Amino acid sequence: MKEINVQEAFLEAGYQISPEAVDLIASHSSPKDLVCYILGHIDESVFVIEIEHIDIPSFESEYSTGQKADSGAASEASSQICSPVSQNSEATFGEVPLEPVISPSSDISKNESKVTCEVSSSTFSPSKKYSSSFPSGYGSKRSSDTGIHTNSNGNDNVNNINIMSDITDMSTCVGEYMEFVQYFRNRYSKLSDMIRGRITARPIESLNKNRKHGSGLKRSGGGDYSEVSIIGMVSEVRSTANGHKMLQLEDPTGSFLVLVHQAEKDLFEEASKIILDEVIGITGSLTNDGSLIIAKKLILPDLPNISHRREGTWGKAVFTSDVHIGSSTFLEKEWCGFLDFLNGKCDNEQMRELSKDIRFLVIAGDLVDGIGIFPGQEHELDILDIYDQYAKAAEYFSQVPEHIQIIISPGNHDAVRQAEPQPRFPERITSLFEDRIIFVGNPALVDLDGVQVLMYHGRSIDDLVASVPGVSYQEPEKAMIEMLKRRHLSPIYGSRVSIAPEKQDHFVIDTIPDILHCGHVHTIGIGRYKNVLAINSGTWQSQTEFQKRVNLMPTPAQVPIVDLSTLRTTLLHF
Ligand code: D5M
Ligand code: FE
Ligand code: ZN
Repeated sequence: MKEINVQEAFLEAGYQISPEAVDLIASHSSPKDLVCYILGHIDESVFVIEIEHIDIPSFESEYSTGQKADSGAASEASSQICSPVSQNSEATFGEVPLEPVISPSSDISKNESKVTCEVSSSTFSPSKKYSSSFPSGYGSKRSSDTGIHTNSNGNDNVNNINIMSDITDMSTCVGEYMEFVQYFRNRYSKLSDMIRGRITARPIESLNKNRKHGSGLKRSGGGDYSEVSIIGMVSEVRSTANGHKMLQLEDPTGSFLVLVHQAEKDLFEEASKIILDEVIGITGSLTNDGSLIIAKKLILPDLPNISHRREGTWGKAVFTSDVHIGSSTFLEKEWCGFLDFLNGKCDNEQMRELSKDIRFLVIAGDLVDGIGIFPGQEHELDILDIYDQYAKAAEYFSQVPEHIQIIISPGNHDAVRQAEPQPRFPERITSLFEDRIIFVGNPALVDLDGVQVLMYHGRSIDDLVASVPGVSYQEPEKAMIEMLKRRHLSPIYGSRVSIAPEKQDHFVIDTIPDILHCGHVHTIGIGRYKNVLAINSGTWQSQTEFQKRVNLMPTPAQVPIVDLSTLRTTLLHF
């Protein structure tokens, strides 16, 4: 077993591992069994596997007896854990009948635009006016039943935060097959409901029955065929020999083929963006033998065209991510300049005024660089111990003024399980920080005094860049707009994102947020889709060795600041 596989096996299971521990396992004669043994015996409170967690004598004695007996609770447990969640199952429904729902259809037209934001080359753009006085709406609060947090000065009229959705303490899955079936049924049910209001879809089973009996779908007068609509999860996308697109859609009653003709230019272009495991609606006509639908219209869950825009609130929120504290490419000087700005310590008067308005600092993952995230990472670290990395982070955040409420969610470099949705940091880490900081999971929907922000680290952007034409690392907001159109944060299953099969699909965008905030790809992107502001908040890490190799050019030390009453965005450079 190679070093990288040892590391990957632990990452998949939700643990980080020190390079010394990787070496120790890799040098053993049965590394694979040793990995399973460790995973089967590790205490749940451990987040980073160190040498002291590897009990080779016990493994060797148990392994030799285990091989003879080939049974026992420990080996059962480890065999379960040794099948990482991302590989346990294919997207599938199992057998559950689906009731067709009949409802009127309507069009969704595209409404996508790039937000204009003021960008200044070194500091703040003087064209924008800022006010440090608070509007009269100050203090009027949305009613909230759970998860209310207020800042530590005890004034509950200031900086109310309501955590509306977060996996923390709610995870139930262990990665069994039936959990995947349930997970995909839940995804299908939620997303198909969004489409059902716009087309009259029938269960796929009814099309297959008609095909068998060769009747039922022909119109009485003439050779034309009825228009049919189905809603399904995309289980296959391929190009035919003639250059058309062939899709396979699956609903809980069966699966069906759909052909998108390349002569239908607009439709074909839409179809070229279809990705595996997303849920779409198709309207089209059946071929003579009833085996195929020729698509005429493609319907995504999408955001409604007219949605009520919430009123907003006073003040500003700062969005950032991918700080990567501990990395040797962490831009400490620029980061400290940012902390100075938050403290109103800067030469530019407008910047000073602006900083007075800031109420929230939102961080969407990769707070630290972590350890054992990729092979050879130890050569790119300034702080080699993960807890020391978090202690350093805590020190930085203690410098943020108390009137700014800080909210932090994890990313793939942080010390929580790698499978998403990720819970908030464990107590051992949160206890390093001041009590006033709010830790949430990934993704999480938080209400910042009436402005709803959906935070998601954004690992799925890697998948979207690879799969959707026109989406690139240089414009991450386009990937985020694709998420909004699909009403799903991580549609493709089984690629970069390891999805834990929770009962509910936490990636479905149920509640339409005011702001979708991601990070991960280390490039700034700001866009708007319908009423939603999409922000990718870049990084505080300069180009890494890996990024050099793949020509990924980060845009570090830039910070989007959003006016919470208008959602206008300003980009600051540090
Ligand atoms: O990810 C930062 C960006 O770099 C993100 O787009 C993934 C990409 N990246 C970084 N390291 C790797 C490796 N080893 N394989 C593939 N892609 C990678 P971050 O989460 O900050 O590392
Ligand atoms: Fe990152
Ligand atoms: Zn990341």
